[in-house]
Amino acid sequence: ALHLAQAEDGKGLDDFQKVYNAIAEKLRDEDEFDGYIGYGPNLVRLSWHVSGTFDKNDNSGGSFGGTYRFKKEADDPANKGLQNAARFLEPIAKKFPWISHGDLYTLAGVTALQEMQGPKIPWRPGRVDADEKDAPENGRLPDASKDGNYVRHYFGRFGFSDQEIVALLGAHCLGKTHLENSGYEGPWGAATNTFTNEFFVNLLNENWKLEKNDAGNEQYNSNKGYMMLPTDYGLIQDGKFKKYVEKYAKDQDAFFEDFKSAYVKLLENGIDFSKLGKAYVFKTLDEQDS
Ligand code: CCH
Repeated sequence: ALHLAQAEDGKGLDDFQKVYNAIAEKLRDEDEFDGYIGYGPNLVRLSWHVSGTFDKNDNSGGSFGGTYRFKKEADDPANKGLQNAARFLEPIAKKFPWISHGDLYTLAGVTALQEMQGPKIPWRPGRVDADEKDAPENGRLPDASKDGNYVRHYFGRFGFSDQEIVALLGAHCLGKTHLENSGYEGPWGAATNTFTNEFFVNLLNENWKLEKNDAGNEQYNSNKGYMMLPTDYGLIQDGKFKKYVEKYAKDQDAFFEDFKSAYVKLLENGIDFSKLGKAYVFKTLDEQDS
């Protein structure tokens, strides 16, 4: 059965906006992280990895239980590098002890995306901390060395369509790969902490060469210093994916709209929010300043 969302007692939009603001202000203060990329991309990746353990066949994993806080899940080799995001969130969790871990991890991703000029992401509270025994086993996150068909089957586990998969992967406009984390190295584009459709533009327009990196893994490199994972490149090797890559490269608004829906679905997989009211839409720090 689906997990029933239960909102934190007595908490409403204003309370969650305060958590949003605390995360957003810390993002501004600690902008020097990772060569001045800042923590935004790492927080987005955390929100996806805590959700990406979901399995629709038995409704296990996913963002609901906040089980990333247990060593078993945090130590999944696929989660290497996310200790940074976890450490970033520690003082926020202390300041707002009433928020569940699943809500905090997902709200952090929403905050980071909006502060990096991404679309407004409607977000709903109500995830409830689960026990360590409910933490999913390691190995549920995807393998970047594979091709487009692997990606299609991988995301089938969540019930995502080709269009939703392509939209989601546009998040790779953000941040970079780190040899010491994943065995891949380099950014996907120039604007590593602004949310744009650059991933799709670069995928179509750069001159990609398949090369072995210093960890011995093959990745696609361009002469501008950008990279693509084999799974990313799979999106232009497969015609059913490629038509969406072309669409989003031409139309950033369409990308923003489709990304928003797919990302909300990713964060809410396995949860029944029917007892709650409307989703919250948060103001960015900039909007509150003016
Ligand atoms: Fe991703 N991603 N991702 N990814 N990802 C990596 C980094 C980021 C895959 C592999 C990798 C999504 C889907 C996939 C981000 C968001 C999303 C890295 C480098 C690998 C490898 C990690 C490192 O070395 O630090 C694969 C494979 C898939 C699916 O096929 C989805 C979906 C999202 C979000 C919606 C973001 C953001 C980063 C940058 C993190 C950072 O620290 O800069």
